[in-house]
Formats: sequence, C-alpha cells, structure tokens
Amino acid sequence: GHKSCVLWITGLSGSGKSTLAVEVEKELYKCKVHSYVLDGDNIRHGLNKDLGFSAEDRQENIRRIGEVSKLLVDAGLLVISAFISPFREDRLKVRELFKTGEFIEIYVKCGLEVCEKRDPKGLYEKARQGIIKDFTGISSPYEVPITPELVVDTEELKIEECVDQVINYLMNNGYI
Ligand code: GGZ
Repeated sequence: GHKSCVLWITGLSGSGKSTLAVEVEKELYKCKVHSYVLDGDNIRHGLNKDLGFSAEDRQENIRRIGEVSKLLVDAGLLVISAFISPFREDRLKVRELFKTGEFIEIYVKCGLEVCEKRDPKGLYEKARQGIIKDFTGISSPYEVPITPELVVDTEELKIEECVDQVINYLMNNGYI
C-alpha cells in the first residue's frame, strides 16, 4: 500500500510539468501505486472550461483543482496535479485543505529564457506579439515557491533524473 497524497507540480508554461507528471505516473504504475494525473487537458477542457487566465480565474481554477485533489486523496489515490498555479497565496490555500504531509509542493525549475526557447505550442511567441494577453512570465506574474518540498531542475537535469528525484522523495518519506 501507499500513503495517499497530492504531488502539487508548479512552474512556468513549457517548464515540463505535464511531462514530469505523466512520467512519474508511469513509474508509480510499475510500483503498483494507484495514481491519477490532473492537468490542463482534463480540467481546463471540462470542469473549468468557464475559466480563462485573469488573476481571478486562475485563483478559481486552482481552488477547484485543490478541492478535486482533496476528494481524490480522500478516495485513497496518489494525485499528481500539474498546473502553473502562479500565485503563492493560492497554493498556500490548497495546502491548507490537506493534513500535514498530504500536500507535497514540487517546483519545476526552468528559466523563462529556456521555456520561451522550447515554446512547444508557440504560445510565448503569441504572447510576445500581444495575441495572447496575461501570459505567465510575459504579461502575468509567476511567484516562485519559497519553501517547496522538492525542486526539480529541468534545465540542468534529464527528465528521467527528475522522475527519480520525485520517486526517491516518496520512498525516503514513507509514501510508497
Ligand atoms: C499561461 C496559458 C495562457 C496564459 C493558455 N497564461 O503550456 P501549456 O499551455 O500547455 O499550459 C499552459 C496552460 C496553463 O493552464 P493552468 O491551468 O496550468 O494555468 S493556471 O494554473 O495559471 O491557472 C498554456 C495554456 O494553458 N495557456 N493561455 N495566458 N498559460
């Protein structure tokens, strides 16, 4: 068995949050740990399709995702939530929904320059041109976590090394 918790993955667009989430989920599956990934693909197209990217909408986005994460943790899953979640206060409010040790904040560290160079969906380009407004890192803030449980640096490390860091954290702290 495992101890259910949420891995709260925060970072810029293009930092590698979703990739990390999916790769960690694959590794957990191998270990027979029942996990579930929440990300933009299954949340912003469904439950939260009424929300955009204003500060208010991002706050509501994160609040709802926090509540859904809590339901899934209560159901016994190891939840992996990968959202920019740019505001410290909103992340803190989600943390406060959980018991001590149930909320694990993971900062996916990658400089804006590198994220912008990767630009897998061409969104930074559009943001620079002003076609997309309120874009995180360009025209909307990202508040770097001050005391996350874990920092994974996708600029310096390969994705497999980042996955190992997360799995090691879970093993060393008795979650799996
Ligand atoms: C940031 C945006 C924006 C704006 C669309 N700002 O890299 P992606 O494309 O695939 O992931 C980003 C995703 C961010 O949604 P989140 O729910 O994680 O954001 S938040 O936690 O701030 O509510 C990006 C795309 O949506 N996207 N417009 N203006 N990212």
